[in-house]
Amino acid sequence: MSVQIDHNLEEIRRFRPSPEFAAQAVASLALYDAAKADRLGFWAAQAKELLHWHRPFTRTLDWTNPPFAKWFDDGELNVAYNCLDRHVEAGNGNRIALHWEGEPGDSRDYSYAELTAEVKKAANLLTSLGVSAGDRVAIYLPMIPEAVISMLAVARIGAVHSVVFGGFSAESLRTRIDDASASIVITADGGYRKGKVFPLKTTVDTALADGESTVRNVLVVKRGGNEVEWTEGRDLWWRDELAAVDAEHVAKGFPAEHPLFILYTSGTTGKPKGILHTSGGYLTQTAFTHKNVFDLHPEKDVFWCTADIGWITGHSYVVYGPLANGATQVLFEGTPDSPHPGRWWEIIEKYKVSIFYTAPTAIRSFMKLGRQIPQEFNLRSLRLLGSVGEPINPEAWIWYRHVIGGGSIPVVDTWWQTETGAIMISALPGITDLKPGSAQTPVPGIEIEVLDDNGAPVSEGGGLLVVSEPWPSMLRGIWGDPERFTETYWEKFGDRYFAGDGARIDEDGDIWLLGRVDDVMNVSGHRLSTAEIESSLVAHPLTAEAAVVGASDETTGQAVVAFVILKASQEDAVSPEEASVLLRAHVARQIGAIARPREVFIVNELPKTRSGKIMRRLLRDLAEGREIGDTTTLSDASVMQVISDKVR
Ligand code: 6R9
Repeated sequence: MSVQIDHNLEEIRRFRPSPEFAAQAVASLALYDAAKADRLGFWAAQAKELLHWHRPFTRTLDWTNPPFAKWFDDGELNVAYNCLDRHVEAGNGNRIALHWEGEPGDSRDYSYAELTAEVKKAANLLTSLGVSAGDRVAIYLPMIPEAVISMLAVARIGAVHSVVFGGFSAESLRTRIDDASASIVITADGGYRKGKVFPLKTTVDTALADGESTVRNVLVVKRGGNEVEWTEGRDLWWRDELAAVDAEHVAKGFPAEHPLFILYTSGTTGKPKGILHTSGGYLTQTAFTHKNVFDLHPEKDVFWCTADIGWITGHSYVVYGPLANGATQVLFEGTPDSPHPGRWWEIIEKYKVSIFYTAPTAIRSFMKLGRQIPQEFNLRSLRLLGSVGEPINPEAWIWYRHVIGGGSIPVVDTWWQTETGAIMISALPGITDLKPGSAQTPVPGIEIEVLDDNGAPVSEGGGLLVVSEPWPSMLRGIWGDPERFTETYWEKFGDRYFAGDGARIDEDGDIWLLGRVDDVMNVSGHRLSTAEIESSLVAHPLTAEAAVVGASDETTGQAVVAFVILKASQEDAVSPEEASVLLRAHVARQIGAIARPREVFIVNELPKTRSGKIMRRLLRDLAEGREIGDTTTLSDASVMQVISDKVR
């Protein structure tokens, strides 16, 4: 097992909740007691308390055919109704659902009543375009209100969305459209990024250019104002179409296990996995965790999760959790540092954000810039901070609490995955004594174990993180590939879920995450697979062979570092420097800018075992500037010397 992220094992600081915070805390110790006494009864009670059921369920969990779970499966609900109409019907129609802030500084507020009205029209529009329950709709949008509106409109009619991050390339988009056989794509002309408009519609055109696709229509939101080409009959302007449809739409109930969305994520092989989530269980756990982990008081809090809706964090904690709970939140189109490095803090000040949820990579890049930037803004509205995406090192945790949080407010480190759908491990603010660097405790109703390779519990030292009982928001499968689902997550430990993360449990029972144990990298909290980037590199005409590793990086957690052997025929055509530039650009174009290698080293050989496996461990040592580890299993031990002479 390779544990890539060093933790400060000496970390011993503890932070007690303040009495003031504890006195008003939403969560309570009673939640743990209730879940312990009757786990299924606990989740059934949460599902009833937090959601509106069109038809009440009588069965909580069906686990007769593991790993295929069914939660609340004889019940019916409408996910969008739960996120919208019921808040309006309860008299909260005027509450702000979204404070949207565009990158150029334009802004728009949507009340729950307004958001509901928009989603009703969009639902009618999709229906008029022939979308019915179960059909797939691809969404390729910037962080604009229409992104949230589209997702909810799809959900409202029982269709299935597949949101593709706006930074992904035409090729990545096409693969995802094809895999899910999407019939509609919702996009924008362009979006804003660092003061410029980046095209989205053009990328969709490129994606759909080659060969027949399943896409009938492309709906285009006007945002960037950039010029677009138009395919008559296929392309439609979002606003014109919406103006022509009925404003009323009655949400009907769908079975709890009706599919809600597919979201693609990287696995150990090259092909991204379409993670499938369904309705009732997913919404129960996202609402439960959003309420209790973030101590939500919906009538007064302003919540801001900085994740893009293209990632699971955006699905669960920008769209479904907060809206199911009737929260007021900020939705931001831009980046943290444009047009100035205090942009996020300015937004917190402007909207009086009280709960803030972001990733360690962002915190570390702010640390580098220094505390004087956030100190120019009034951040006193903040009362709770959250972290997600990768382990947060204690130094970053302390900086976050002090410089952003003013020194006394809780910081919750939340561990979960695309596959788990919602938060699984986190402190509960006001209840738990906080430990910087540790994600700490499974949330009530979740069972976590740390096991060795043979499935025996590990009491000290590191092991593999396993979820030992099914949970409401668990993935229900990999789209179109039930075998891969079983193989990836369930083969190793029987009917316990193997997460792919290393972890250790300390003497208090707190969990410390140690990073991935497979060939998945974590760059700025985003998952990338070594295999996917290697196959992109090998697809370039210059490349003979390629190996990719995730090397630790001060800001992004890990960075992509590639080692490439050029084809003999190409060696004289380009210099190594030119090849490296070309290949970095090639990966960015093929997969997306986030996958662009930090470095591409042109080498003559790669370290291989006698059975021909590339020893990435040694390449990682090299990329991280460490002493090269044990090379005795190499077929040719001198190879590493040759490579390291090239690199250093
Ligand atoms: C929500 C999300 C999942 C992987 C996961 C783990 C890492 C996420 C973490 C964390 C340590 C945390 N991860 N949160 N590691 N502490 N608080 O990030 O989903 O994009 O699927 O990534 O991210 O390695 O396995 P996803």
